[in-house]
Amino acid sequence: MPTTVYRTCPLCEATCGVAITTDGDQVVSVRGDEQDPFSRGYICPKGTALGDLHPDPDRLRRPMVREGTAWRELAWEDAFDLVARRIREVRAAHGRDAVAVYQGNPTAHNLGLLTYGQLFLRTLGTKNLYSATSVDQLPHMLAALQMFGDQLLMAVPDIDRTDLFVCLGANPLASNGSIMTAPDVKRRLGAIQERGGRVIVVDPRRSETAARADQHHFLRPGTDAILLLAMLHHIFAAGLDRVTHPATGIVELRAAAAAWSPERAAPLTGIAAADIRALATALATTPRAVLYGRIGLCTQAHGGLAAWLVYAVNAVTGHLDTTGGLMFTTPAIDPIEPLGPLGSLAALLGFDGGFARWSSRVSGKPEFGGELPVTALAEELETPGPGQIRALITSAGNPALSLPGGPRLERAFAQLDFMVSIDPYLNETTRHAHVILPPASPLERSHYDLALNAFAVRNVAKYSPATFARPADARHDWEICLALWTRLRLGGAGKLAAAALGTLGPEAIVAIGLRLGPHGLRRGRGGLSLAKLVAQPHGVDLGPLEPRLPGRLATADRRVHLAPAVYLADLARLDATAAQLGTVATGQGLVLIGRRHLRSNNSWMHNTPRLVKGPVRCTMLIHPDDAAARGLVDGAPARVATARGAIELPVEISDEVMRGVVSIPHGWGHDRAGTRLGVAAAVPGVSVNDILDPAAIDTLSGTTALTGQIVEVTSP
Ligand SMILES: Nc1nc2c(c(=O)[nH]1)N[C@H]1C(S)=C(S)[C@@H](COP(=O)(O)OP(=O)(O)OC[C@H]3O[C@@H](n4cnc5c(=O)[nH]c(N)nc54)[C@H](O)[C@@H]3O)O[C@H]1N2
Ligand SMILES: Nc1nc2c(c(=O)[nH]1)N[C@H]1C(S)=C(S)[C@@H](COP(=O)(O)OP(=O)(O)OC[C@H]3O[C@@H](n4cnc5c(=O)[nH]c(N)nc54)[C@H](O)[C@@H]3O)O[C@H]1N2
Ligand code: SF4
Ligand SMILES: [Mo]
Repeated sequence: MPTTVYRTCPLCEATCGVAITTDGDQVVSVRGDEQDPFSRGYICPKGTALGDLHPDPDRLRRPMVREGTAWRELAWEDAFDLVARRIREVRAAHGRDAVAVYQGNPTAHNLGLLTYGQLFLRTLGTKNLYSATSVDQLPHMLAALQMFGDQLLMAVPDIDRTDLFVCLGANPLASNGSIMTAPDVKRRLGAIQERGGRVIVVDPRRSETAARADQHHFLRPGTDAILLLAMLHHIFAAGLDRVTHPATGIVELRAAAAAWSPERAAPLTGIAAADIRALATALATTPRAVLYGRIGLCTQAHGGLAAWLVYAVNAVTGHLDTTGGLMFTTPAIDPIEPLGPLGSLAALLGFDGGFARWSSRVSGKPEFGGELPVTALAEELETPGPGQIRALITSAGNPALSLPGGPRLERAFAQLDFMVSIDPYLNETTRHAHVILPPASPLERSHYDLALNAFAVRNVAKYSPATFARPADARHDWEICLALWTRLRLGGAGKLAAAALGTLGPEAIVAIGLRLGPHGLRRGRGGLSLAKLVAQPHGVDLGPLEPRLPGRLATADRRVHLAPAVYLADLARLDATAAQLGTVATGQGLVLIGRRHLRSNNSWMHNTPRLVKGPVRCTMLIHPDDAAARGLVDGAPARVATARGAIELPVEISDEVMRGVVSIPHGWGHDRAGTRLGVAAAVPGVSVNDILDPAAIDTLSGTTALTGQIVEVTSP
């Protein structure tokens, strides 16, 4: 008998409600849940493919140990014992910092990894803690820390109530939104236009989002900070500034912007001075307006400055913490509000806010939130001496494809004394592991979105029990992490403690978090609890975002810091870039940017026939003039080279990218030997990170500059 259950899709930040119909142990279909109050029936192709991950024959079900190039299955307890022993040995011989950790993106979508996973991985006491954060949202977190006092206080656009949405470096129509949990974002953007508002996109490519916008400006990659300073320049010069919250640094911000007239910015950014003024004026004079910036704006050489300026422009135009502007959420489980005497959930799990309190051993890169930037990983693996990495734990990450300099990292992985990967696939990264510990499938685990509810455009809450019971011989991510944590912490007593703690599970944390959270006990009898959520399978809507300032601020003086010193000190570097940009002769090289596609999910969902069918997606987009100048033919291969090597991939000629810019997606390159990815290996594509320079970083924040690197493009 087919039955239908209602769950949250854990594959991206949109948190769509899905209706999963099963028959016995088979998935019959995955559709959008029309009754989910937040996503209202929307689902993307990846959501449909959720049902394909579960039966995927390549998905590992049992621990695997590698002997040379051969893999053998191992019993769970033996695998845990082996991993704990090897980690202990490396620590005993070389110290705690010799064991490194890399956590990847699916961590954010996994209740078990966000709770027990953090407990295990963040409390190993190693300085060599890495994650995808430093190829992603780190600049936003740094700005939240510097300006609002806590790295998790990233403000989100109140997209459902705004009349002007200015979008820099994001393509929500492909990505489904990021640090803006907004399922069915296409409809939400369309609704802005339907109520007479406007959507303006600033992007080096006429992206899917730009194509539906009211206005699109091509911007030279990497110049967002210059554009934003010029907008501020005009806002102050025209007397349009309106700071509505207690703030410090207005004078310094004005002084910083004074050097960046729209006339100076125009030739650098490629946007006319009149257009910069018009954009700034529109933002400042539209009562309900918001400026939103995301990954294209922050993973670049000046991403730190740009992320700061996004918040600053909103604050200076009266759009911070106001309806239709950039707002703070009131999540049902609040990661940063103290849970009584326990402290905050984030702190309990080892999240440690701070910046540049120490730096990396080899090249002195700054720590952020207890982590080092991934651009330090290769050198920390390769450089001998005390503190050199000798063992690596990867969890839900695929650095071989997702980090610039992937091949160099892979060479270093192959030299490790020990490597263990908590991952369901034998892929480009995990093929180097000595042991792989595969978690149960996403349909076998429960879900509450601890992370993304805190960045949602409405306050919502939903609990999803597991769709299928996990088989007796499978383990959840959290069970794997708990087993290792207790063995490493408690030695012989560890197995008993793991068994005892194992009866609680992440549900206990959700239950406590909900009761002590802002919608729980303090709302009286009607307050939220886990039992209430269980009884509401489609989720509950807790209302629109509410003004939270100044109470929500975590700065010591309870003010918004508009001009933190770290940013002012970095402005000289922007001057230097501007001087250089002025002198680059056109035709020397092309500027590389990335691209996401609705049917991809970084590097790991290409093993699903449903998602990889159709036209080849790993292509290079190039402007017709640039293609003609190089004799490139649509559909034929191009050779794209840097000092680190070359890749060849099909050309797609289109004026949707600006002149001088090429766009290549990441997450491909599935033809490495020794993986077990039958479907992906047949449509491998190439990995753009093979040729990107890991040394290209935003030196302020340590974030990798994925966008804006120069490549040579030729006909092979
Ligand atoms: N050139 C370029 N590079 C980029 C980017 C770019 O735009 N351009 N984007 C960057 C960004 S934003 C990010 S977030 C990173 C992503 O970088 P990563 O997080 O390193 O890579 P993913 O491709 O997300 O790989 C996820 C891994 O987790 C495994 N996995 C999936 N689900 C689970 C689970 O439930 N539990 C466990 N334990 N494992 C699981 C998958 O098998 C896969 O191995 O890539 C970055 N790299
Ligand atoms: N389908 C799908 N969805 C995803 C993912 C995926 O791989 N596939 N990945 C998920 C992850 S990990 C993340 S972090 C989010 C990211 O979500 P988004 O931030 O929306 O990411 P993108 O879709 O890559 O959009 C980035 C845009 O920035 C533009 N850009 C590049 N360089 C510059 C620049 O210098 N300045 C400006 N202004 N724009 C620039 C690019 O052309 C692109 O249109 O998406 C998530 N959602
Ligand atoms: S948009 Fe994201 S959350 Fe929604 S169905 Fe697609 S992958 Fe899942
Ligand atoms: Mo990301």
